Parts: sequence; structure tokens; C-alpha cells
Amino acid sequence: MDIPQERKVVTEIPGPRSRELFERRKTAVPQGVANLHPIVTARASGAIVEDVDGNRYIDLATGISVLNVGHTAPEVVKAAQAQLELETHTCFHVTANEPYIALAERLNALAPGDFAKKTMFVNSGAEAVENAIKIARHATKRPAVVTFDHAFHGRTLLAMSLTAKVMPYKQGFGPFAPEIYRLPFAYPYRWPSGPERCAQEALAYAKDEMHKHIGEENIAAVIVEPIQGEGGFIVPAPGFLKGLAEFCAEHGIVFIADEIQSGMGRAGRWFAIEDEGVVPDMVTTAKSLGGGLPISAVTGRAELMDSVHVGGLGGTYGGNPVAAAAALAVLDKIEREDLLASARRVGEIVAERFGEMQARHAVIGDVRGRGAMWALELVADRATKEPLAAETMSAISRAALERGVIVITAGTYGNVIRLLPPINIDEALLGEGLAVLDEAISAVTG
Ligand code: PLZ
Repeated sequence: MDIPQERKVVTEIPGPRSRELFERRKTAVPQGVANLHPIVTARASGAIVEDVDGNRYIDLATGISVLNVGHTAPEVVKAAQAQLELETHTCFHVTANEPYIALAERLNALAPGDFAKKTMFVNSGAEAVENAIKIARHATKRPAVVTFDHAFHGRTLLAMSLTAKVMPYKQGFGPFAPEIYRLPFAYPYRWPSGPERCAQEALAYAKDEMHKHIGEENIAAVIVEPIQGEGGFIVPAPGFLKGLAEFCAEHGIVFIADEIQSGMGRAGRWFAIEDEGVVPDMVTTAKSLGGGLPISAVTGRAELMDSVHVGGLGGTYGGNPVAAAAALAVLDKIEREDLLASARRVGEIVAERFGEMQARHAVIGDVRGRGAMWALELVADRATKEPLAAETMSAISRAALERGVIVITAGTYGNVIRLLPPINIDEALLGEGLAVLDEAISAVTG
């Protein structure tokens, strides 16, 4: 489906048809399943989403980083359609399918590390995280898992227990899974003694905690997002991840990079961890892997992945052939069109504009990111770093939406605007989207 790649607002936002559907939604769907924007979409292509009232938006959110290669990329649609006509499902445990095997081979080759790797597939990010922890525990015969402040790893019991933020993710859903230990993340902007000392102090504290209070020999895994996503696009202070990975290697702890949001080209590499000089023992991927079809993966050292007995891993839909065929097309497209370079180019454009915006808008406390994964942290006061109020944050994203641009927020304090455009977005369209965001911030914060 080809939609003109242009922003076009033709009704008030939300339009009448969106409002009507939202009325039905209110009766039919529980409120717990939140909606960030009050519009209903009808179709999408490239970097444009069209709603049921015919409004066209520049999409700087891509369904939370699922459309790195753009909406309904023709190659991806074609691959899924072709597979749909062959077979839609067999269950890998009953009879295997070729796309599953081929995709595992591709991810084994792409994931960092010059050693033998294996990959298994499930359906969502949370499920990939669950399986990574299951495998790490089985392989090490240890119970404890280390996670971090501001982390997001999903909404199922174990993944939710690893996730940091209580509201809305955990409130009322306990008791949580046991043997999970949370450590401070090296968050330069909010590190009490300043960004220069952040990596060293965060690392020293983490090692001390793991030694004194958990015990290295009890720790199965350290799981970390190389750039935190939901937590606010926090790029850890340089050296923090490397130090952690070295500690893990020294003590037989499985180092898991959760690349569900930061991977598949988002941060300018196949995996964001590559820029840290760290080779993880396992990586989890999802979101953009399937280019819109649900599929997620755990890729790791062959001996770890094979430590689990036959039948210990899996699920009915894992590695569904249609989703796997789409994923193969996504990987082909990134490779063929050198979209890792495109992601880095997006980063240059956004970083320049954000830097310039920071000089003009007093509310922009911090600008950070890598590749096509950039964010603004907004504050009521630059000196105290008091987060900008939630209502002001919603007013900004609403003002952008009314002008035809979709942006979403993030952060433990909800005060981060994050950009997740297609990594192959047209430069003019990106520039236009950024100008609208700039205008929306002015309109709301004066
Ligand atoms: N790990 C790093 O970013 C999903 C969450 C949306 P699922 N992030 C979007 C929401 O409000 O639930 C995510 C992630 C990282 C794991 C997950 C979980 O992936 O596919 O949503 O289960």
C-alpha cells in the first residue's frame, strides 16, 4: 500500500471517526490497556500513518521501534504474503519449518561474538526475556538475576519483576518473582556526583553489591538494555557496560543484552552493545525483527543455549513461519540498503537539531542518544532538574499530534520525548517532523 509521504491534517484531531471508534473502544476494551494518542489508524506506509479520518502523520514512534525499515515495506509484505500462501503454521515442535532455521542461522551470524551461537524464537519481547533467564539459570544452576534502575523488560511475571517502574507496570500485580536484585544504572544526567564520575562509581557500587550482598556464585545473569528504552533513552556512561561484562566473565555470570528496543539497526549498529566494545553471552531481540509481525528471539553462546534438556524450551507459535519469513526480509533490506548507515545519518540530523533546540528551550535539560534513537529530557528547572509535569508532557505530544506528527514519551519520571522514526526516513520528512516538535514545545512552554 503506497501512501503519499506527506503530512496532511484534514480534520480536527481526533477526527469524528476516531472519536466514534474510541467510544466503542471504551465499552469493549479495558482501560488498563492504555492508548497514548486518541486516534485510530487505518493504514501506513514508509514513515506515514493515516488515520480513519484521512489525516496523515509523520510517524516518529513506529509502534515503539517496530518499523525500523518503515511501515509495510514492500519486500517484507511480499515475503509474508508468499509464506502465507505456503503454510501459516505447523508448530516447530511438531514439524519444523525452513524460515525458522534460516532466521536462526542469520541471527547467529549477526550477533556479536566470534563463537558458535544458537537461536530460539518466541512471540514477544517479554517472552524472549523470560527464556533468556530460564536458559541462564539452567546453564549456571544459579538463582539470582541482576537488573537495573529504569529498566524495562516486559509485562509477564518474570519480565515485570525485572522491570523497574512501579506505576503503571507493577502496581497491584505482585507478588513478584523472587531472586531479582536491582542496582543503580549509570545515568550520567542524574548521577549525584556528576557525569564524569558516573561510570566508575556506578560500577564500583554494582560490583560491591554483587560481591557482598548477592554473592557472585549465586548470580545466573546480569540483564541490561545497552541503551535503556522505556526508562528514558538513557545511554550509560562510557565504560559502565564493559566493566559489568568483565565482572560477569570473571565470575561465570551470563551477560544478557536486551536489544529488543535498541537492536535491529535502531542505534546505528545491528546491536547497540557493539558500540560498547562488549560481547554479550546472550542477546534478546523482538520489535523490528519481524517488521510488524510478532516474533522474538534469544541468541546466545551455543553451549549455554544447549544446556537445556530436549523439550525444555519453546511454545506453540514460536518462530511462526510467516513472521520468520518477514524477519528474513527485514534483515535482507537492512543489509542491502545499508540502513545501519542511514540510522547513523538520522542520528546526525536529530542531534544537530536537538542541540540547537536546547539552546532555545529552557525546558530541555538533556539531549542524548545514538543512531536513530534520540531523546530530549525535559525539566521544569535546569538547576534542580525537576522533571517537567506530566500534563505539560502530554500537552506537547498532543500539540505535535494536532500538527500531524506522532511522538511518544518515556522515562521513569515520564519527562522524556523519544524519537523512534524509521531508520530509512526521508531526510526532508524527518526535518519537517523535528520542526513540528520544536513548534509544539514552543506552543506549550512558551
Ligand atoms: N525489553 C528493552 O523495550 C518493550 C513496551 C510497551 P514486548 N518496550 C515497549 C508497553 O507499554 O508495554 C520491551 C523493551 C525491552 C522488553 C520489552 C518487552 O517487549 O514485546 O512488549 O513484550
